[in-house]
Amino acid sequence: MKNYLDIKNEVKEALDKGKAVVALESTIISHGMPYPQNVEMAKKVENIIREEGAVPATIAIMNGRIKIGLTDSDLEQLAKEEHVEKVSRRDLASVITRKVMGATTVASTMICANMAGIKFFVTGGIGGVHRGYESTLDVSADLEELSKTNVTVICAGAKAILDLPRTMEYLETKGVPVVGYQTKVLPAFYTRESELSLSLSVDTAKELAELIFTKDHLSLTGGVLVANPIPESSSLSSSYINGIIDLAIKESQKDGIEGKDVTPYLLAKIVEKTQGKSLEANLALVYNNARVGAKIAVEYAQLK
Ligand code: PSU
Ligand code: MN
Repeated sequence: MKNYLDIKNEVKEALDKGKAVVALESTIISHGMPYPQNVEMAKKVENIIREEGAVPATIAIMNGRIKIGLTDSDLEQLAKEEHVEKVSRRDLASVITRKVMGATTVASTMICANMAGIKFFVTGGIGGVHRGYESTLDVSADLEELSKTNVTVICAGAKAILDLPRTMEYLETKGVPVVGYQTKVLPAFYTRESELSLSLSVDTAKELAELIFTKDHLSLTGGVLVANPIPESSSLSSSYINGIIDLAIKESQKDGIEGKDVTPYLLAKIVEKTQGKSLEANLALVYNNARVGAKIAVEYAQLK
């Protein structure tokens, strides 16, 4: 396995010393946001993680290697390049073998982080059960990965492009703890609240670190999903954003979008239709998640 991993020195040193390391995905850069906001986001997130005392490790596939920790020029390339493949679990071996550039989703970032020994991963939103699942069977591989790979994912809940109640049912069935960070309801990405209550909630990063520590020591496999609401000042009105999401979904159906193109298509449509308002909210919540994720990783490192 080590044969395929290129771990940046800074990350390797931190891992060897048992210091806090936080992984970041790259599909959010290549397929989740437009250029140049995507690369600004990628750099700023890394800075926030450093400010909190952890080491960032953005993950991507380049030249047949799994890169754990990217340079600024790698980030720039990923953000600009037209032909970056979106890599989920299914695509990982193929993209490595063909030596093409690949951006990792939540699922494949979890896999690669776990290979490198990284336990924490910050992103914006996860994939889930899509609306209309009854006829399409469209469920993101992110959910299955959360059920089996030992990485904690810090997100702002899931977007209403998904069927949130069914996404939560799926996670419950698969035994994934979904923990609200200072909230008792599932945040819905652009908004701080949804109608779905959470059975687990913590007030501090330390409490979360302790929960993860216990889970690890029980040898329970699978991830933990931390749901951290978007800051109040950046949240959008739910009726406004849900109206836009409904329109975007209708257009995706009219355009016959399927498979791995669905999520990137919807994300781009939402940015377009909100004239960038959704993008600003998206940036704010990712920064907020980076701060919280790094705090949890730092607390966890102190427990060991
Ligand atoms: N949701 C977002 N932004 C994103 C994604 C999801 O708000 O960038 C990306 C993540 O990489 C996630 C992936 O893992 O989309 C899910 O894609 P799919 O639904 O095809 O599994
Ligand atoms: Mn899908």
